[in-house]
Amino acid sequence: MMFFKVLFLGEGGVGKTSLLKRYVEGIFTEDMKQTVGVDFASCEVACDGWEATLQIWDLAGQMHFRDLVSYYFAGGRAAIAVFDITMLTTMDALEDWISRLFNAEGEIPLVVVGNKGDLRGVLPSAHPFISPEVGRRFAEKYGAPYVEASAKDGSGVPKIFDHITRLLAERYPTPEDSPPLFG
Ligand code: G3D
Ligand code: MG
Repeated sequence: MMFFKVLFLGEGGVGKTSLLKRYVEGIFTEDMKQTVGVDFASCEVACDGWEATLQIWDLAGQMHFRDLVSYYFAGGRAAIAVFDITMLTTMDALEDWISRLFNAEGEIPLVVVGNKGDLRGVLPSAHPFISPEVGRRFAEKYGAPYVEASAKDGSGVPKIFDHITRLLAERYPTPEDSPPLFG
């Protein structure tokens, strides 16, 4: 069985922990506590007969000390880069996260996620939302697929992990192509 470390990236508050919980537990907790340090969850994925275990890492938004970030990034084989579609600053900040990741680990497969899609119907329409078109163009800069999602209503969440699985299956088709766990 192949094993891959997958990283969540993005500013505090964009919904990384909620997306992870929604995916692995199928739940959404309104009062989820902010992650302290690093958490992870493991899951089995499959795609056209290809199977792997993903170990998905989630970090605290305030974790920005250089040494901790390089520990967090080390051996990451794919990343889920998340912004909040209701907050433009979270998309700008993601640029920084991605370039630090690519500097440390090379251009690993990436999926860009615009989270909180459910708020389109809730906040006033005058609110400066990040449109799917702008999200897609942002993701294209990295050759990455873009998914608008909601940890709250669950929309788009399976798609994020389908993309991650497919990208890993393309890069590591057989166990012989499987990378060492770390390094
Ligand atoms: P983080 O792990 O990226 O820091 P969290 O983000 O998962 O802790 O989520 C931060 C806040 O955003 C939480 O609210 C959470 O409930 C909310 N949230 C996460 N995903 C969604 C979503 O898809 N839609 C909506 N409407 N809210 C979401 P609180 O109030 O606990 O700070
Ligand atoms: Mg968190």
